[in-house]
Amino acid sequence: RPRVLSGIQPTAGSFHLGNYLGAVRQWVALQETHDAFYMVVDLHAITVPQDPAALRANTRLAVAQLLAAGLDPDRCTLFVQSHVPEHAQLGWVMNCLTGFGEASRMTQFKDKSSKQGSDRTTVGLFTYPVLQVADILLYQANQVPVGEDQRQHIELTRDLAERFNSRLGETFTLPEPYILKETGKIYDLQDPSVKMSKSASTPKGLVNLLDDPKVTAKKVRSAVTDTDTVIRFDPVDKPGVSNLLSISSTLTGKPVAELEKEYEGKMYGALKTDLAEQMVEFVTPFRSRTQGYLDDPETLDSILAKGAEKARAVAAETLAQAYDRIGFLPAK
Ligand code: AQP
Repeated sequence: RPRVLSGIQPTAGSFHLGNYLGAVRQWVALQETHDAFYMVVDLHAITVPQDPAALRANTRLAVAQLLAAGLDPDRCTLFVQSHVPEHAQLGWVMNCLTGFGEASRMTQFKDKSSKQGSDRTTVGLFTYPVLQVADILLYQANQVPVGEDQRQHIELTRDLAERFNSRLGETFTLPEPYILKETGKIYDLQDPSVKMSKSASTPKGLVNLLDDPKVTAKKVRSAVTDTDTVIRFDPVDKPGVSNLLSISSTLTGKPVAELEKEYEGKMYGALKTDLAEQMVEFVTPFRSRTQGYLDDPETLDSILAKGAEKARAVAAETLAQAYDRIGFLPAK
């Protein structure tokens, strides 16, 4: 079976609709066909300040949401990044292989650091993509299911894997991004020119899966569209309507073309009302399943302990091979 690896940050509490449609939904599907490794990336979370108690609670909450979304610990390896020390270890190796200019070209870092200001931007945020490289290479992943915003980081991963392999001998698998065209980028409901994001979206533009379903329905009904009236998929001229069509298509399983036909001659309100209902139908059981997992911390812990053990077995083998190629003296 080909292998997939991906991760999600435990920072925001609730996952948002972009996280789910862009990434987590694919994780659930891929566990059926791939050897799948999925993790909650707490090392990445501390690139910005975290309250310790909140970080701990949010890490559990992230695991509960992944299970609620459909990850099955019998079908995939689910773990917390800091439970596998090889991530930080290979991360250092990859830092030493990355050019400063190369890291400086990462657009996500440029965006985030320009918003934070240089005094509040950590070196960890700067090298975050390099740690992500290590995350992926440790598992020799063939594919990485992520949203469009991560494409550049997968390219960096391929570059560094190639560099290591050509300098020191064939060691790492070169991964491919696994990004779906329809849902690779879900847009802010209030500003469909930017991606939905926990740090940049306004509260009204961001759909949190754990919000009260009534709040979610209201956000969908007040989504920004355009002054035209035709319901047509056209991301350039009608980004708001197109975003709603993409979301609805994924939630209902109906192709966008079929939805366009269904809404022929109808007003935007009809699409929004239907989508609000589809969202409520989706988030209501998601919320209660998440709560169910949170209420059973022993089960969560045992899932994570097994996951870490399985992940470490793979990660330790890759790291040992990399250390050997580098020329580190073996510890006796
Ligand atoms: N709007 C989105 N559309 C599609 N995919 C998205 N992802 C995030 N936003 C969208 C994908 O979700 C996965 C987990 O991402 P993360 O843990 O990096 O989450 P994040 O970066 O914290 O999410 P945000 O909202 O994008 O955070 P900020 O605002 O801090 O940058 C990834 O696969 C990501 O591509």
